[in-house]
Amino acid sequence: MKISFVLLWIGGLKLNATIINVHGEKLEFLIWARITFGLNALTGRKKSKDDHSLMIGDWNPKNAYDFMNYTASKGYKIDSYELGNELCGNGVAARIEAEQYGKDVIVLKKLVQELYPDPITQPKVLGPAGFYDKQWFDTFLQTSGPNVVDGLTHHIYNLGAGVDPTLINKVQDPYFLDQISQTYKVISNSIESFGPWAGAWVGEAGGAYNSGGKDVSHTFVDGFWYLDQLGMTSKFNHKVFCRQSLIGGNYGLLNTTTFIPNPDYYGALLWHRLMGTNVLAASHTGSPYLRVYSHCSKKTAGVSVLLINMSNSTTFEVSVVEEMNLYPEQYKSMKDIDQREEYHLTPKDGNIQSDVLLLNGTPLKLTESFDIPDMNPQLVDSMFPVKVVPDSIVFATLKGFKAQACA
Ligand SMILES: *[C@@H]1O[C@H](CO)[C@@H](O)[C@H](O)[C@H]1NC(C)=O
Ligand SMILES: *[C@@H]1O[C@H](CO)[C@@H](O)[C@H](O)[C@H]1NC(C)=O
Ligand SMILES: *[C@@H]1O[C@H](CO)[C@@H](O)[C@H](O)[C@H]1NC(C)=O
Ligand SMILES: CC(=O)N[C@H]1CO[C@H](CO)[C@@H](O)[C@@H]1O
Repeated sequence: MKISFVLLWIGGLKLNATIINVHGEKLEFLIWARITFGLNALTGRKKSKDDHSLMIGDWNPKNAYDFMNYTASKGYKIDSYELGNELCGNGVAARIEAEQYGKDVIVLKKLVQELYPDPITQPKVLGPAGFYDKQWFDTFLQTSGPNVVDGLTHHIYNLGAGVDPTLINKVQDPYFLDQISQTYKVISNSIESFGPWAGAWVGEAGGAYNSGGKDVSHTFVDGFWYLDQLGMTSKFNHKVFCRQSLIGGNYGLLNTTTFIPNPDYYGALLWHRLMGTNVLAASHTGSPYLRVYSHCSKKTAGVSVLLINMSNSTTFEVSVVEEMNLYPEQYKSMKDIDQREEYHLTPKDGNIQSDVLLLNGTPLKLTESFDIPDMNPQLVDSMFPVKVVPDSIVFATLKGFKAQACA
């Protein structure tokens, strides 16, 4: 057994992570994580004389080249390289014109292709890693051209400032949460028109900015925002959603001091285990405080549904039917198959600002060896509707549900 210390930057926090490698000499920390490196896109540029936030001139890729060459020569598996951070549109501290950025990302793509000639292991190229601006993004895609940008990354902080005392209301307000869907829709349409080779990625999203909200972003109630976002972005054809952050700030998936998973960690894990990549159109006719999403199941036949009840007073009873297949005979035979697997998530003591999540009524706690506990479903007879109590989130897998799109 070999114990090594590695320095990891996670969510802006520097940590001493202990990696124990039981298999031999080589440190294999890249195996359990997908690594994206953000590259400095300001090297070589200078400030414009007329506009001090605008950076002009070509990107100098020398430093990035040396770094990528080193990484490639070590054989490290890198998922992607992203050019710059928050320099698009009006920028945050500085900005670059879309035409210039488009030219620079072509340079990056060429270097990546040269250093990683095998298309199977070739890292993806991402950009521009900033807030969406339709004209800027469209021009960027058109200037960079076919098969250069693999992931069009944009950042989302739709809940506003972390210190906002109304943050807790926003995460439970379906009308508020719906507003951002327009952005996802426009991005998805722009990609279809100007860059069908690229995937839409949320490259960074923490909900509320400036480290998230104290007593909100690391608690149960944040799942109303987070899981809803995963559902919504999937519907608008997004491929990746990067959560700010794994550790750090108020919005860490892991507690900053104890590293114990916060409720959103478990929510993400269930999403990952149950929701497949084929997204179904799901709708219902009830209250807007009930949110529904459905995908083909990830590992089994049938479909998985996510039901989010943001109401603190109403229990919803949900029957799942296929819109295209309402003939009673078929419906009946479909319902006869199997029991349904249900995962009910509620907060400890009914306190939506709790850090402790209950799965089917039992608190999720790390095991004695600090592993993630088993997360077993409750089996329910498919004859009965799914009961979604107030302030709860339910994942359900319906193995016997034969959606044509999942065949
Ligand atoms: C790239 O890396 C290899 C292996 O470390 C090294 O021999 C070579 O000089 C590097 N190329 C450049 C241009 O730095
Ligand atoms: C981390 O856990 C401690 C102890 O349970 C708690 O007081 C604190 O609020 C948590 N912080 C975050 C950011 O999760
Ligand atoms: C339920 O939500 C409403 C509206 O946000 C709020 O006024 C009320 O106090 C809440 N009730 C409980 C029991 O939390
Ligand atoms: C129809 C319904 O369930 N309404 C409730 C939705 O949730 C809000 C906030 O918890 C309540 O105020 C409504 O009464």
